[in-house]
Amino acid sequence: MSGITYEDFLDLSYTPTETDLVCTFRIAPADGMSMEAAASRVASESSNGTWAALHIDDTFTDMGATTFAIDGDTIKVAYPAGLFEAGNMPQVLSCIAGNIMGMKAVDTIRLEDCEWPEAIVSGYRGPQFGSGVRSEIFGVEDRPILATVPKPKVGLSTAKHAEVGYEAWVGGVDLLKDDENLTDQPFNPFSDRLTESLAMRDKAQDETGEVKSYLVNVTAETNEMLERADEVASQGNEYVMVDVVTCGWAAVQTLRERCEELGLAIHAHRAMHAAFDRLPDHGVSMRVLAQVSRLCGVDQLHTGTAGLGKLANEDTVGINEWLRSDLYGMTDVLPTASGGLHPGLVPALMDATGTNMCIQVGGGIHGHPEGTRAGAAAFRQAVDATVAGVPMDEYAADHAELATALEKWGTE
Ligand code: CAP
Ligand code: MG
Repeated sequence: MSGITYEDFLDLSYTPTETDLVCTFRIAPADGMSMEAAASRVASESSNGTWAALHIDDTFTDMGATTFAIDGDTIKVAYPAGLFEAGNMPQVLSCIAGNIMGMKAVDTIRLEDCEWPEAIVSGYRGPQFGSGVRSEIFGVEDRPILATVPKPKVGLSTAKHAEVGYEAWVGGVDLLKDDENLTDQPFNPFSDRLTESLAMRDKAQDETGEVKSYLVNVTAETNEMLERADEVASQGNEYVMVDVVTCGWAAVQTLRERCEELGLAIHAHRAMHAAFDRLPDHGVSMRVLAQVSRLCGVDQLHTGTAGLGKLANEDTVGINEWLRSDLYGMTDVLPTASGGLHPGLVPALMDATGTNMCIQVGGGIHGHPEGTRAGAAAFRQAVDATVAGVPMDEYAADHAELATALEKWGTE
């Protein structure tokens, strides 16, 4: 008989193998608990251990994780790849971000980062298009693609929504985007909105000679969501939008599979992410949520505004770098900056994030004193000026819409 005790899960001399999943946690041990004791409990409870030492024979496969490094409040845990079912993201998260989040052995615990081995990555589809959407859909090489959400977020009629979309497309944005809480409500039903918006899209394309598209929100119960994706493809749109955290990773994986058949790109909104990542000492970092999103296969993902705008951000630049980094040949993800942006913030934003981006501006377009079309034009002018390396005020001298936006919101 051999025992499985907490001590079995701590080995500071262990070197991870190339198939191990390595997770970095920051933990605060509970009162009276040493760092070592808490760290071994993290590895235990998230792999094959429990609170009691076991007395069993050795006829089981050892799926134990190992805490192999402790540095201040930071610990590293190596998980054997065999612990994880191939391609099952909920199962992975039930291990590495599951019971341990509520363990009494720690006052707080935050999953900061994962180093994903090829053995696990290869089980996931990853993105279909990634940042390739810029050139493949829009034929754009040198600038970010630009999106807008009509405001108010909800309550516009279908006709008004489509009209706002038309004004924004003609003004200069590439993408109309639904807001996260707009799905299929009676004031603006999904099917009608899709049809009417795409009719306006076609008109805007004809008038501008540019490709335009629609990030239409299909978020719903999974089967319903798949039906909506089918409808989107049958109407000739290029994208669906999904709220990945609220609808869940299993649903995202299912949608990704359907989108492969349909040839649709996936725009990922992340409402509720802050419930996991906002507290600096507890939860799951946005960096890890972004990694999970890439494995599950979204093409575009909201990652914040590098500290600009209206919302709290976690390391936008570092997350974007990870989304663009090599991952055993898996397609990258196009980061999307959104939240309280306006034309005057574009130079600082692009300085931080570069051009391989999607930028979304809602209030900063529709709040323009001359309306949506002028607001979209101001946004596009701000981007064009930045790409050309021309200072905002200089460009604004002969671009009236930008001048008005700068007058209203400034450059901060
Ligand atoms: C932006 C937005 C997005 C947020 C989400 C909103 O609108 O549509 O939902 O950007 O945050 O409703 O706030 P504005 P994040 O452009 O009017 O701010 O991108 O950080 O996930
Ligand atoms: Mg929104």
